[in-house]
Amino acid sequence: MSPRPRLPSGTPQRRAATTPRTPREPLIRLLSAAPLRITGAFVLAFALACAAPGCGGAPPLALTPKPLRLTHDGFFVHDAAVIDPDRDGDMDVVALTQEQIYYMEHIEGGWLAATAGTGLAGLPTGQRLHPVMAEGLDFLIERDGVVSRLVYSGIGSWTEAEEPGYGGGPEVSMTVAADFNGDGQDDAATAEGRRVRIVLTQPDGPPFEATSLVGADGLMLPAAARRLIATDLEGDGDTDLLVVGGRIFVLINNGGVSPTATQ
Ligand SMILES: [Ca+2]
Ligand SMILES: [Ca+2]
Ligand SMILES: [Ca+2]
Repeated sequence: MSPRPRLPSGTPQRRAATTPRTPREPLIRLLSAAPLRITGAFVLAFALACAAPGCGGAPPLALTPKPLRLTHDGFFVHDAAVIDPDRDGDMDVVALTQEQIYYMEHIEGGWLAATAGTGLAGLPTGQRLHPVMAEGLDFLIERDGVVSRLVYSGIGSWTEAEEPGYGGGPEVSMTVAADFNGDGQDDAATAEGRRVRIVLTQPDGPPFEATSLVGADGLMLPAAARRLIATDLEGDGDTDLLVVGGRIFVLINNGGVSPTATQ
C-alpha cells in the first residue's frame, strides 16, 4: 500500500476512530468546574431542552449545497455510491469519472481522496455504480451496458469478479423518500435536470414545496442529475443528500426544524 501523503496545513484532519461524538462534552466539562457547580444543573437542563426540535432558538431547516471535490474540478463524474466500510457512521464515497474510479474518505469537515490501496484505480472505470446492499460492500459496475461485480476484500480493497459480465443494470430512481426535518414523516427529494427539489410532508396539510426555503435551490449541477442518495453523510443524526450530475454535490442538513413550523 502506498504511504498516504502528508496533509498540508489547513487541510481537514481525520477524526480518530475512537474519538466519541459528544457535542455537549465541553459544556459538561464546564459544569464540573468548582465555581459553577451550583448553577450547573440549571444550565444543563436548559441546554438539553433547547436541543429538542421546536425550541425557540432552533434554526430553521437548511440544506447547504457543497461540491465534493475529487483531486480537481476538471473531472466529469458519471456516478457515485456511498459506503461505510469502517462502520463508524460517516459515509465514504466511491466515484466514477471518465478517467478512473476514486475512493473519497470522509474526514472531519469533508472528504479526502484515499484511492491508494483500494485497488480501484487499477480497474477500468464505467458509467454506473450500484452498491449490492444485501451482500456486504460489493458493487455492480456498468461499462457500456455490461455489468460486472467489484468484490470487497474485507480489508479496504476491491477486485473484479472473474465471472463474465451481463447486460442491463438496476434502475436508478431520481426520487428518494427520507425524513429531512426530523418529524418522523418521510419527505421527498427529487432530482429534476440540474436541480434538486425538496417537498416536506405536513401532518395536517398538503405536501409543502420547500426547495427555496431550505436553501436547496442554491445547487446547480453542471449536467443533468444521474444519481440521488439520501443518507446521513457525516453521522450527526440528520439526513443529508448526495447528488451526481457531472460533479458530486452534497446537501448538508443543519438538523433544524421545518420552516413551516417557524413561520
Ligand atoms: Ca465511515
Ligand atoms: Ca419529515
Ligand atoms: Ca447528517
